[in-house]
Amino acid sequence: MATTRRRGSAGSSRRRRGSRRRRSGRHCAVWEKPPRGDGDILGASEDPDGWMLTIDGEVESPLELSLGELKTRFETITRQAQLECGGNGRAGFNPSPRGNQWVIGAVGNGEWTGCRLKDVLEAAGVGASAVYTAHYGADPHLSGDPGRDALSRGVPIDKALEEQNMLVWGMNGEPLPLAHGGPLRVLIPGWAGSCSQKWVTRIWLREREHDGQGMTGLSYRVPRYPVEPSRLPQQLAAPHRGPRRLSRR
Ligand SMILES: Nc1nc2c(c(=O)[nH]1)N[C@H]1C(S)=C(S)[C@@H](COP(=O)(O)O)O[C@H]1N2
Ligand SMILES: [Mo]
Repeated sequence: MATTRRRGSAGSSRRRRGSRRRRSGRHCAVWEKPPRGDGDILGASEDPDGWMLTIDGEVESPLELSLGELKTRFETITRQAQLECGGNGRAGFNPSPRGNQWVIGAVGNGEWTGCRLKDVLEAAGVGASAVYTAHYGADPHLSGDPGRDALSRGVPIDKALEEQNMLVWGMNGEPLPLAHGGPLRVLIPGWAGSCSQKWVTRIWLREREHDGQGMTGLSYRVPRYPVEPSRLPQQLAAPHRGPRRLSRR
């Protein structure tokens, strides 16, 4: 329980599959060491409390909060939660899917410290027109190409407002490490790890389902019934809602 570090991780498969990795990209930012200089994620190490988060879109009053303000304005809580990449175990698939070839190591348990996401969204005033969240982080696309959008996922608004979701600045009793999204990340326990935006800078409330990177096409969708590998027509796929179904919409 002491760590969220992965076993059977990217390092060895990366060496084995050098060229393949470039073609497929990695959808899980899980690094022993971030792939770019720490300084590239602006402000991450020098002034963590000055890290800024914007809450905007379908809200009554947009907020610009520093991490320092988050720590003082909202109740601080500490919770244990598991975080699992949606691609955990994908190395076992045949044919092989895109992405980091995880075996069974893309899951971990951490003790997270931060505040409730709900408290912060409610401080901005969730508009009646808000349907979905859209999460943005400070990282560039994994390819490093500034012309491509980095991962940006979101969750339905009623999911976002559940009590257990957090804005996290601490892990296992220490400041949230850069590799895990420090100084500030989202945590949506129970849903695919990709919903838990690292280095979060903006949460945009939208009046429609978010269509950011990783939200469209077949990404994070599961077949409604068993189908032959590689033969998944779009209409057979439903959004993956996590272990429980949404009840209120
Ligand atoms: N900004 C940002 N947040 C991100 C990602 C990313 O690429 N960029 N990857 C997501 C995915 S796919 C996963 S599985 C988790 C992994 O979190 P961890 O590195 O703390 O284990 O972070 C999520 N948050
Ligand atoms: Mo992931």
